[in-house]
Amino acid sequence: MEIKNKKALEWIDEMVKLCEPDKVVFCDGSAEQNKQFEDDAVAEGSMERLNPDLLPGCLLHRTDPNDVARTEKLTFICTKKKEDAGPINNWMSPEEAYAETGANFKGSMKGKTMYVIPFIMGVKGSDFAKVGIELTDSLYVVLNMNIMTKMGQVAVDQLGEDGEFTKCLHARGDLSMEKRRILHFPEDNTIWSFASGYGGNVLLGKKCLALRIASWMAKQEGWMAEHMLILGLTNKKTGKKYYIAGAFPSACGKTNLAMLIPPKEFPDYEIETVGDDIAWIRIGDDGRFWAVNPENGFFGVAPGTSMKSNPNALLTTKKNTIFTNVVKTVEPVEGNVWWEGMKVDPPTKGIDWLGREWTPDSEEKGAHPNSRFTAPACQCPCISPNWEDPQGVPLSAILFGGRRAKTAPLVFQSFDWNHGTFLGATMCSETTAAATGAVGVVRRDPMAMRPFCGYDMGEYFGHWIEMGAKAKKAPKIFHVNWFKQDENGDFMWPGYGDNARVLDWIIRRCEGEAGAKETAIGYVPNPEDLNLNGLDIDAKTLDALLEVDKEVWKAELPGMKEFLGQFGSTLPAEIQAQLDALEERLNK
Ligand code: SAT
Ligand code: MN
Repeated sequence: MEIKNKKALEWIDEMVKLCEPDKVVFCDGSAEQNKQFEDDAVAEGSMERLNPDLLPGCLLHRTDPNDVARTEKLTFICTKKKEDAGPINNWMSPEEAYAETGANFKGSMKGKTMYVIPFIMGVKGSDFAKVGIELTDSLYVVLNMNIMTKMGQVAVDQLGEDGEFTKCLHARGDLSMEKRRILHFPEDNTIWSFASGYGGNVLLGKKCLALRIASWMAKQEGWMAEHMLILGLTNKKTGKKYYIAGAFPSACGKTNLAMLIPPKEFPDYEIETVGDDIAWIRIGDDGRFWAVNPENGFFGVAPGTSMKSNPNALLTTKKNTIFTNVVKTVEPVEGNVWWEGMKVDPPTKGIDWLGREWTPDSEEKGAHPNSRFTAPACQCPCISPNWEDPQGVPLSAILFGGRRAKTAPLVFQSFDWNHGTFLGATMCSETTAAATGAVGVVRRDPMAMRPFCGYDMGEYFGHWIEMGAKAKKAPKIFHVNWFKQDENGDFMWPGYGDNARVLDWIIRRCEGEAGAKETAIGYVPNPEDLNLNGLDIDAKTLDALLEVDKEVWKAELPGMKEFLGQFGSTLPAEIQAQLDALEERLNK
């Protein structure tokens, strides 16, 4: 493999001088070379092979105990002007960031190998595609990037002699929190990640490029980079196909929704998966929104994934998959994987995510709550035949959702695009194990992009408003909440496959076929508007699920005002108008 891009070669040279590796290896993406990387990773002890009869081609990795999730506090947007990063991103000046972390990169690869990973986010030849080159000293990164991106020769071909690319530099360093930095320089199309070995911090094509840097590019270039799953639904009676994108915070069930199997009592739809985490969206010549999934694999949360909750995800991971921080079984079978919520008998003896002997009697969990699988998307039994279409797929609807124990009903529709943008902008969710920090705290997470927006979120809301105005047939926007709880803290809605019933209402709303009642917050289905065939749910629970309590929503207003108030002059007037209109409707 030969890189002919002069800028790329110069930059690699410069970074080699900075990091001083003993050796530089170019990753060509070939099966032979990847096999060699696996063997090397096993030999150095960073990976273990799993039982080849049960999980062919699968590997296990354990991260450092202090390095198990994204570290938002140590993630920075480094723009020349602080205002460009906005009030809710961490900001550092590029000079300071380059100087401080540059000193840490200096000589950090002495005695080690630097791997050069050219990669494409998106499909080769597509207008949507973006090229990156990641330099790393971690074989874990190499092997994961090989699953999550199109890596090697194809990317070099796409890059050509003078193509643009995102410069991504990563070193494990000492893995200390003191030195850990995830730095984004959107003005330089550059990402630096130091002192972590965990997924979202180090697979730089994913959150760093495909969301933070891409959202910045998208704003300049007139498209959107969103933290969204994309699914397709075929109505089996009419044969019509629809696509829906959905923004939910990390570990709120995007992968489960993207791969959902409708219950057998409600067989009206067939679901296919286009993507489970990221959507790049453009307006097509026909005025619709067209979305692609720029990733090549799934980096999914393992705990809770079972043949009951998400058989398609579990089946995707049966070969060529990397498992991170799960339990490795020892007895009665050696070399299988297990995690909490897998709904199969735990091993009588296993090794936990910390590398300690584990049995079902152990007090602590065997798998880390944010343990993950990295699996090729093409192995998913319900992968969409259009998942690699260079044009993307046309969206009928966009969903926003989070974990909300109270307040938000099961589903409601926005009055129009700007109101939908407002729903996204004021979205709330309880925090999860996908990022370090307390779990279960309600926070505002606009469009599920709070940790991933590469610029001022006020401007980002403005970009949404503009995109809606530009599109002749923008998708309809809905808000969903699968997580509403009763007085006893039990979930009221069964979720999983039964979410197809909500998607059905959404599709019928898009077609102008389903009923709804107009409320202060939007259009909410009447119980009879939902298809609940064969679902055992009592009227009282259903009413509670669909209830809009004005007093409860009024109590939300101060939090919304405070949150949106932070953006000052960049908050679009349209969003302020939506807030005022909501207040007025609630006080009517
Ligand atoms: O660790 S990742 O950021 O890649 C996964 C997630 O939190 O969504
Ligand atoms: Mn995510």
